[in-house]
Amino acid sequence: MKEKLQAIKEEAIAKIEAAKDLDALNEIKVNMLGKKGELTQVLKGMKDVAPEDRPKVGQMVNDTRFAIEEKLEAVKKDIAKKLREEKMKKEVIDVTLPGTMHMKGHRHPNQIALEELERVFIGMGYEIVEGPEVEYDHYNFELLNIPANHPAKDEQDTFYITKDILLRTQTSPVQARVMETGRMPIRILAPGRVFRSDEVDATHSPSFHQVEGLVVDKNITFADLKGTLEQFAHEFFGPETKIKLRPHHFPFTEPSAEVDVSCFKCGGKGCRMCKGSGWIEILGCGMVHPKVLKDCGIDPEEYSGFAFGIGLERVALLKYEIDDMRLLYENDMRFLKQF
Ligand code: 2NM
Repeated sequence: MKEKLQAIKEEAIAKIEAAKDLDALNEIKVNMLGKKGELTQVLKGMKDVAPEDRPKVGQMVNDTRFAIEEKLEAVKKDIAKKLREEKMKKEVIDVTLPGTMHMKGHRHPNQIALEELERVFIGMGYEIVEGPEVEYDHYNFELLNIPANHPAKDEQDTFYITKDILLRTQTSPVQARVMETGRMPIRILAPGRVFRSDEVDATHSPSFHQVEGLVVDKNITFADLKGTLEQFAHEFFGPETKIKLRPHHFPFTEPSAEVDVSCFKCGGKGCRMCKGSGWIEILGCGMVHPKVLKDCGIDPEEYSGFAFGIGLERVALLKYEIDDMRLLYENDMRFLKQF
């Protein structure tokens, strides 16, 4: 019996020392000490041992069990320590490695063009103002001398929410709201999203952006308008840029004009950009109609003003030589990264 226990002990210790991981140790434990383990089998054989020898044999079995358990515990600790050391080694941070680059965002071409426009007009003393995108018919049309029967009010062109509430078709209602406060003088730039029921194509979208300017004070003349637009053209398109005004009609201004700038690509000789004409249409403008001033609570005998409206997408497309407006709305990083 003694030899048998000694053999079990030696076998167990040899196996334990050879064990490579915690799973192997556990397997040895089950095989040696478990319900069907070798040591348990020996205990089951106690019935064949003479009663007077049983305490002694029992003691020997327990000693063997204890020795194996002790060895198991010691090797388990060793393996755990080794595993921990390996883990620490793997997790070491090399602070001398170069960092991983994060992808940077880019300003949208619309945003770049807007900030450039704002810079120019802030330089001339304008204040930036914003207003609601959901407007009353009253501010969007009525106060701007666009009467009930005007074609612009057609449901084909305007998104109505109710009979009196709509998505603004221009940012002039923001300016009507400022005029209505009666605080004089006025020198404001109103940029923002506007909505028109248009089909999407290379130059149209049902939602785009306008930047509208308004100046109201005593003795404001058409010459002030021209000087302002010339300054804008020089700063925005370059100092060599010329402007040309063509008579036009808007309900909210009288007189009204459309403004062309000399082609900043070819300098006016004629190219693909200006379709051979040497000129590029850039904005609409005029002297604020006396009826608009009056309806907004400003005395047209005392005050006069000029206004202009610029399509933001249009100038962004021109400035960055983009030939399709849809590119501005697709948010394709390969496109946006270029600006
Ligand atoms: C344009 C063209 C001409 C305009 C008029 C006004 C207001 F509110 F003063 F009446 N704001 N903007 C205006 C004038 C806008 O866009 C092409």
